[in-house]
Amino acid sequence: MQKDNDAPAIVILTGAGISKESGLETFRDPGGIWSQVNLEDVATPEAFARDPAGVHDFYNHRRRGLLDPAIKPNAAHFALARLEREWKGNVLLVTQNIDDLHEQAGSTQLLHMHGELLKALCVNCNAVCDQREEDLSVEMVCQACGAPGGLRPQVVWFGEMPLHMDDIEIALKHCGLFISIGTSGNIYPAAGFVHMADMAGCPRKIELNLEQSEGARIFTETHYGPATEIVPAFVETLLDAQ
Ligand code: BJW
Repeated sequence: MQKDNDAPAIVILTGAGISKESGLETFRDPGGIWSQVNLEDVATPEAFARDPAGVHDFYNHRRRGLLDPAIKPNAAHFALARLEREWKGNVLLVTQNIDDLHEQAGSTQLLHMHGELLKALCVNCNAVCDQREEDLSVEMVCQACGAPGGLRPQVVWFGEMPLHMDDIEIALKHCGLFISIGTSGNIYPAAGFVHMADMAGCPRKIELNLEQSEGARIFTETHYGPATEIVPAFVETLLDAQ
């Protein structure tokens, strides 16, 4: 659909909380992923250099979990896809999540700033390939360059540069509405996006979350509750008012 450049552009940031009601765990909630494993053992380049098989095990387990047919997009994912289709202006969805539930729900203007679990990255040739069918292993051969031993999950670990930062910063500078959904606001640079939007003059900054995030004070409007309830309701109100 042709978009109206006079309508406010929307940037949406999502985090693990939006996928919680689809059956995927968050990181920092009680019982979340970082209470089960030590992040220094699985989510840093140093951990992968030290113990590649152990890091592969962690992500192979999560990849199999994501591919379980019971894991499906929920009402919040579908509401954001509807917002992209029906909002008169541009909508950019920036997700910290490595799952593919936004795509499955129909979102197309989507950037995965922390990478994608269903992809592998070859450190030898930088090719990014689909990784759905098989577990990753230390011995596996890259389909692009044929070299063994260079494949890793295409995810952004601590200390690594998140993806698409140039595009995200441009969108934040020009948005008229910033919406943060299901993120605790602990991890930078994503946690700083609301400040970037604010500094660029974005008048409306909205938090939709189960509870107040770290940076809640800077939002101009907040709604707290489960994403499957508050996101569809908010999208409905936004579309009715345009
Ligand atoms: C619901 C709900 C429901 C629940 N409905 N809501 C000081 C020292 C050392 C490092 C740093 C430092 N200061 C900053 C840094 C950098 C570091 C960082 O931020 N560290 C912090 C610990 C301080 N960041 C980095 O290293 C990043 N890279 C970087 O900064 O590069 C340099 C750079 C410089 C300048 C510009 C740009 C770059 C990389 C960070 C990579 C993060 N990677 C992970 C793992 C990805 C792969 C994987 O999944 O395994 O990404 S960590 C993990 O946290 C994952 C998530 O995407 C990310 C954010 O978590 P999220 O989504 O917020 O989840 P939770 O669990 O924290 O929160 C869930 C929320 O949902 C809660 O609020 C709930 O209430 C809510 N919720 N159920 C609605 N039903």
